[in-house]
Amino acid sequence: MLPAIESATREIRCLDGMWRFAVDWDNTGIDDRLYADSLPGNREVAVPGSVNDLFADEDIRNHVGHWFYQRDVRVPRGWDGERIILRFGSATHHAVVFVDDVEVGRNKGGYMPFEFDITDRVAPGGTFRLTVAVDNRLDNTCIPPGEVRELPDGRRQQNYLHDFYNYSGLHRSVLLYSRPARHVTDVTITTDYTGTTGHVTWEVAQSEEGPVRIAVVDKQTGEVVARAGGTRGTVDIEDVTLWTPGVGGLYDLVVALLDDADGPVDIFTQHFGVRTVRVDGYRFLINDTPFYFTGFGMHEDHETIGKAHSNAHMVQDAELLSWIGANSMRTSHYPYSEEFMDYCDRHGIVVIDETPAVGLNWMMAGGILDSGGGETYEEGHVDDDTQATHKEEIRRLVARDKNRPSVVIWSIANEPDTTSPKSVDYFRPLVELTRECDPTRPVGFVNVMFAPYDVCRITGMFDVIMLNRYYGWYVDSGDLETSERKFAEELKGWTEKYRLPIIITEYGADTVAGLHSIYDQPFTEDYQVAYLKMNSKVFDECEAVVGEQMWNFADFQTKYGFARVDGNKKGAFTRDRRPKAAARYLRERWTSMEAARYGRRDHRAR
Ligand code: GCB
Repeated sequence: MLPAIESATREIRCLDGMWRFAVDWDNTGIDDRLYADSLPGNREVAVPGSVNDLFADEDIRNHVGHWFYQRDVRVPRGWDGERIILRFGSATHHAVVFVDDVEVGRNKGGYMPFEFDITDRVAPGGTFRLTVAVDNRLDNTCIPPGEVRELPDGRRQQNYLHDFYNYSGLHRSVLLYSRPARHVTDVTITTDYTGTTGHVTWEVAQSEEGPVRIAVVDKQTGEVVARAGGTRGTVDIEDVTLWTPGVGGLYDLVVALLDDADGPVDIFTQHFGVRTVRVDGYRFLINDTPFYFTGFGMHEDHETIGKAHSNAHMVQDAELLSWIGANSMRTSHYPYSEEFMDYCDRHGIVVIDETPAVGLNWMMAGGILDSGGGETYEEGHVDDDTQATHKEEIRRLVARDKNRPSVVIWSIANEPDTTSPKSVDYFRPLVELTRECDPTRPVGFVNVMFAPYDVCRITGMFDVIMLNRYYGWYVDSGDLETSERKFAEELKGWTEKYRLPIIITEYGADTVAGLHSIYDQPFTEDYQVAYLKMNSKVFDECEAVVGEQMWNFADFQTKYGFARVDGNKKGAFTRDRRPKAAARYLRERWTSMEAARYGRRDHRAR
């Protein structure tokens, strides 16, 4: 899906702010036509924002089902004759949208933008009542999957197999925008270069056939560097500025749909960067230069706003990434906001872009994941319905992010069960689909500790190996000597069997900020540093390791569990972004590491 942009032919009205709010306690609100009038009660909610931490009411926080959002919207007078589109950055996890008394559409999945053409329902200069029923329920038809349990006392409980809190709400901006009847519906840009000449291949789709012209504009200088006509083709850029990790470097592809007299009908601008990504033996090459990933798996997670996007928090997180010497991140465990991805494109932050396929693993019984155990790939757990949604999530993620230079790997799942023979049939079509949607980027998935190289059945289908490993934390807890030996042995096994680049996408230890000990005691800041040092040593000694993304950038909220004290505490930063001792250690390592020089953002000089 294309982003919403402003141009000479497109305008945006942002609908963020305070909305009316009601909890649909019995989940009968749609049948009862709650949307047909002003919502009952006088509660209000912030958009964007998660609902869960806003109200001093535990029943609201724990509600399983619908929340109703509502506001009145005025349509700009000048939009007569234009198509009028209502666009949501995301609604977690599902939404039913009403304009006045009429349902205009539904969306399934919590992390993707969606939009509806409401031209026929509204009048420029007039107002309408916009109501959204947001649903936080997850079942086996969802990605991520979950299960709603009915308790003997009649309460409903949402169970899920992932380690982050099930925040819900309108997490990203809601926009009303206008576009012409004949408009650009899709743009695909792929790039390459020879010597100092960049090659840009474009393809434009439009709602009705007609003449098309494109121009390539250097975003830095504003200069037009190439022009062409037609819905597809390739143009060259002389003296091209490559999109470079740690730096950025963007161009705009300006697409003009023309009428027969050459007048502009629709103007759409898509940014892109000229760069290549390739795997060569153990090496991961960006612009034919070996790239070593430093950084984190992160979460969209902050106090009060939960999983909502906020520009201020985004800038702070990105600045901390730069300060610590991180050149990359993984959007664990779902696609992040378009604003965040745009920022990464502009600033040269390298991204492993992940679908929301987390928790596809019933093998990890009990404990923090609370699955109850059992076979993963069976009816009601991960089945054909789950797979159909998983495919849709891959299609939508690639459609949204395919033009982003920052995205260098598609991660199609986090820690699925890959020990079951059925995992092969589940994943093969997904890998093929991802490659079909985007033949230009390596495809990977993130492997769980219980599926080492001699057990995992699906690694051979992928271009890179991504491993989450917790030696010294979940296994051999507190014993760093044994951990070092076992980890090194395991990496040797992966290296010899697959001869592919390995990125360690998670390694970490829960750490309570301020807790210290002269002994290497788990949960202390001292242990976290010792643990990281042990891991660093193992990475440095393995030639196939091309990256380390520590778990996690910051402490984050999870559901309650006996191993979770107010959330997951593996952050290098606390939830309010104060550095633990680990942050200083990582900074020292990453800002001086020769292997990670390409892509390092010079924090001060920027
Ligand atoms: C993992 C998961 C991540 C958890 C982490 C942990 O392997 O991928 O979502 O938060 O472990 O801290 O247990």
